[in-house]
Amino acid sequence: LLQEQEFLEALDRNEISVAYQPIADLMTGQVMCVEALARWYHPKRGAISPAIFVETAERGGLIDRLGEAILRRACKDAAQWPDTVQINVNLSPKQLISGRFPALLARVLEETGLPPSRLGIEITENVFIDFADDSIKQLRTISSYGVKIILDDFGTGYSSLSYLMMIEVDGLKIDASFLRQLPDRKVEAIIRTVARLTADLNIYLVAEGIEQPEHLAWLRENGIQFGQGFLLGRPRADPPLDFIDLAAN
Ligand code: G
Ligand code: G
Ligand code: MN
Ligand code: NA
Repeated sequence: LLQEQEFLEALDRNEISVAYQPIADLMTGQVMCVEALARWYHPKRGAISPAIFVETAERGGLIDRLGEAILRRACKDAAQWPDTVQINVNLSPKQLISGRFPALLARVLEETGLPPSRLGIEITENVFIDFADDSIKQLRTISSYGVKIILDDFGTGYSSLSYLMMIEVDGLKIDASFLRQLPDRKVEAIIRTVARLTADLNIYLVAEGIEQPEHLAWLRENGIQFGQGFLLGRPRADPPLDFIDLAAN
């Protein structure tokens, strides 16, 4: 079990870094966005997954500090990139619910000079299970800055569609678990239906977890515009910022 103290020391020693994974147009290969993913390289234990240390940070009341470090790093880096590339940062429900995130966001945007329209905040549907009213209020404030809201892991959590009417959502990321089940008649129907929903709502759809060339081909044949996954690019410190060669697949 990770100790909160150990995590605090890691923050102080700058052992927490950020890796970037491209999200690309599946027709042209153009990189439209990169997702910022927190990384911890522990000097003795090696790589520790954010799935573990985000929870440690939350338990130890350090989620604001972790969130701030990642947000600042990501916005600073993205401010140096071509303005065709957006940056998405993950936000845990606890961070949103704390109520302190909008002020932190405003401060980091000002300090880094990143135009708000180039930043997206990825949240999972589960933020709407508890404290729904608070979450909606915070998300509306974030939207009012011009920052984009993206629903992550769509279709696996609390998939009430009603919040699509309550907040301005800019994009959906359909969870990797769907793609992984291809080929399958039901899964194909679900992905096509979500694609139709996003097109009619005039928001974008990202297919997550593209690993197989057959899955990429299916997505392209079915007109799914954007995708992310190890086949297109793994998270790394220096991601591609122009085009990914999809013909290579
Ligand atoms: O990058 P990886 O697949 O190891 O991430 C595992 C989980 O940790 C994913 O659910 C991802 O969304 C989450 N995660 C990665 N970086 C961050 C971050 O900066 N903040 C939060 N809250 N979660 C993150
Ligand atoms: O929960 P979220 O969707 O933010 O999770 C992002 C995590 O998924 C990242 O930590 C990233 O490392 C991981 N990931 C991204 N693409 C792929 C992929 O193609 N396959 C697998 N197994 N994991 C992926
Ligand atoms: Mn995410
Ligand atoms: Na994701």
